[in-house]
Amino acid sequence: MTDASERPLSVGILCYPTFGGSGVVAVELAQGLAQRGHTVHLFSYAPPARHDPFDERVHLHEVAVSSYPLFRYPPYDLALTSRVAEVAEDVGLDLIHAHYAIPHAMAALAVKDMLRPRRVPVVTTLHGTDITVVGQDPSYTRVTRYALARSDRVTCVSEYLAEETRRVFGIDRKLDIVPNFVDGERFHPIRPSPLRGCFARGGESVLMHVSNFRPVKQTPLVVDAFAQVAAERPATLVLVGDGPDRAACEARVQTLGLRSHVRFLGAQSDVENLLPAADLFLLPSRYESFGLAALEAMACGAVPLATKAGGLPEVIEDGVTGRLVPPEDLPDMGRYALDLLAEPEQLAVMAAAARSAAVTRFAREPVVARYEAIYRDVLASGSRPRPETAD
Ligand code: GMT
Repeated sequence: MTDASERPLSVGILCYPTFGGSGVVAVELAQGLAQRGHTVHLFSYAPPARHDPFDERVHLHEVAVSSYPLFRYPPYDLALTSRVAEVAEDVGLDLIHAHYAIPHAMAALAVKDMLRPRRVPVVTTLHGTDITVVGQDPSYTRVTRYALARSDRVTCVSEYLAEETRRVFGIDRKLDIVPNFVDGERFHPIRPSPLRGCFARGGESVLMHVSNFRPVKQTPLVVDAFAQVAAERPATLVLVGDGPDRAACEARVQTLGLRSHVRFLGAQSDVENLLPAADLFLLPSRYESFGLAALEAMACGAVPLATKAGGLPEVIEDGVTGRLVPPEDLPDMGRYALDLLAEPEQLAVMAAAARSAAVTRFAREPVVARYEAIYRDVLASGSRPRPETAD
């Protein structure tokens, strides 16, 4: 067998295609690995939001799930497993990297078993809700624990998530912390931002929020904070994304008489063009395992105002690269925003510090290299016994 310490690798990446951080990280990692000369096969049930269909170095395999009268719930997991196994055999995948424990890590582990005696290790990256929500649902606890135990390596996007994983599952296996990253060339300040002129024709302050409007994001609090701001100074709120709480936000905006000051843009794939238009980026989530949206805002020079919870303090340095609001103060988030907007020079210093931290502490290349090092280590350790895994 060829030594895997130098040669280009053939990597299978499994991810969700939705507008969520885990899919974004998986696709951008795929692109970064391809740029380093590796071949990447991406598996998902639809083209992921950030996948570039013209990028010939990342091969997308859309997994189709056929329906059959007997299937009340079409078995996507099995279709995925079958497709990954087929490609792994055809192209000789060296390893599989699953983003999100369920069902991706389980599918990857099944493929690993199917391909024996050839060894195709599985690296699993936990992103947050796969542990904090899904993994705690009794229906999924055991499979999540199994996936964590059997993966050759498990990585977490923050210290917070690693601690949560240990706490929730009572496991003591090694968990690598590999933070998320941002492409500082794609996400950067644009001064003057042409879109700012569209959002704030009269020179108003621009506040922005980007999410999938799931309850964990507490998006209605963004509207409340904005109402506090708009009561004291000219301002525009730009809400990007779509999801369960969007209707509640629209109703709140209507009730508060803010319709002409709030723009609902729906899901957008080019947030790098929108974020530079913002002065502040609001993220009042109940928690975030990391908060990739805040990191992307920072890279664009939009100062994040986020909850002091979960992994957000690992991304935002309170008072230096943004502000962290204690959960009990969230109803008064607008006051924090007003304080920041009242000092434009200090806000500019904070925006510059945010950009600088984003592109140094969370630069893309070192993180992609870190994943590559993990792959090579896992491949090299094939013959060594790994006491923490059951394999
Ligand atoms: O937050 C979401 O709704 C999406 C979710 C996902 O799995 O795609 O995001 C999680 O993973 C991101 C990438 O690692 C993190 O930046 C987010 O903080 C995390 N979301 C939560 O923990 C709520």
